[in-house]
Amino acid sequence: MAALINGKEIAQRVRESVRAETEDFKARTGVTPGLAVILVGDDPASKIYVGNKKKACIEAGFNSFEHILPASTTQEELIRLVERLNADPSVHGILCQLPLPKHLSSRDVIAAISPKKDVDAFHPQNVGKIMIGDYDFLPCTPAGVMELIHSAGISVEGKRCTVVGRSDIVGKPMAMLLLHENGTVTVCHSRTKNLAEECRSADILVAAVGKAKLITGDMIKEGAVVIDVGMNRDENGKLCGDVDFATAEPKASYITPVPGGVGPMTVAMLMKNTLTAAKLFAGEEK
Ligand code: L34
Repeated sequence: MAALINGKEIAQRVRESVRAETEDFKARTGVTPGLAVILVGDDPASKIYVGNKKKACIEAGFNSFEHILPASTTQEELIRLVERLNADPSVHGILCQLPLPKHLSSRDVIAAISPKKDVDAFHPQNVGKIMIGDYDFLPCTPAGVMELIHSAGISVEGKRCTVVGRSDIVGKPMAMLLLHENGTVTVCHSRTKNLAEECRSADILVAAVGKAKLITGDMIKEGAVVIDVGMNRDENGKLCGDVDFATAEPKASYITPVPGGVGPMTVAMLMKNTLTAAKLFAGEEK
C-alpha cells in the first residue's frame, strides 16, 4: 500500500506562501506582479488549465491578463502580441499555453518571449541556464515534481531515477533536475528497447509520456516512488494519468494521483515563478 502524495494540498501550501510573500513585496515596492497568459484556439483541456492559472493569480494578489485569440491567429499577430507584452512594464510573466494550433510555431513564439518574462522557462536561454545549474526560473511541471518529492521527505541522492518521456517541456528538464540532486538518471522514450525492465530498476519513476495507463504494476519495483505527470482522458472521457493507478498503487511506497497530483503543482510553481520575475523586475534578489 502506497502513501498518496497529495498535490492539491501541497500546491495550496505553496500558493499560500506566494500569497503572503506577494503581500510583503507589494507593500515594499508598490509593484503588483502581473502574468499574461495567451491562449490560441479552443482546446477544452487548455481552457481548464488557463482558467486554473487565472484563479491562482487572483488568489495570489497578482494582476492576470488573459489574451484569448482565435485559432485562425497568424504567426505575425501572435509575435506582435508577445512583443507588446515584452514592452509592457505591468507584465512580469508571459506564458503562451501549449499546444498551439498546427500552423503556428511554438519554437518561434517561445524565442520571442523576453527571457526575463519567460515564467515557463522554455526560452533557449533559460533552458541553457538550467543545464548548467544557474537559473532564475525552473519549468513549472518538473519543478512541481521536485517539490512533491521533497514534501514527502524523499531524497533523490544516489537513487535510480527513470523518466519516461523526453519532451522539451517535461522529460528533458525533469531528468536534469533529478541529476542536479545527484540521482542516477535514465530517460526512456518510444524507441527504448525494454521499457518494463528500465522502469522496474527505478527507485523513483516519473511518467511523462501522455499515454493512458502505459505504466502498469508489473513495471514497478516494490517500494518505488511513482510520480504521474500524464493528463489523459480514458475511454469514458475520465481524466487519467500515464500510470495504471489500480495495479501500481500496491507496489509503490509513494504515488501521486491524477487529478490532484502534479497538475495543481504546475499552477503553483507558475505563481512562484511570476513572483520571482516581478522581484527581479523591481531590482530585488529572487
Ligand atoms: N506554456 N503550456 C505552457 N505551460 C505549461 O505549464 C503548460 N502545461 C501543460 C500543458 N501546456 C502548457 C500546463 O499548464 C500541462 N499543464 C497543466 C496545468 C494545470 C493542470 C494540468 C496540466 C491542472 O490543473 N490539472 C488538474 C485537473 C484539471 C482537470 O480537471 O482537467 C489536476 O488536478 O491534475
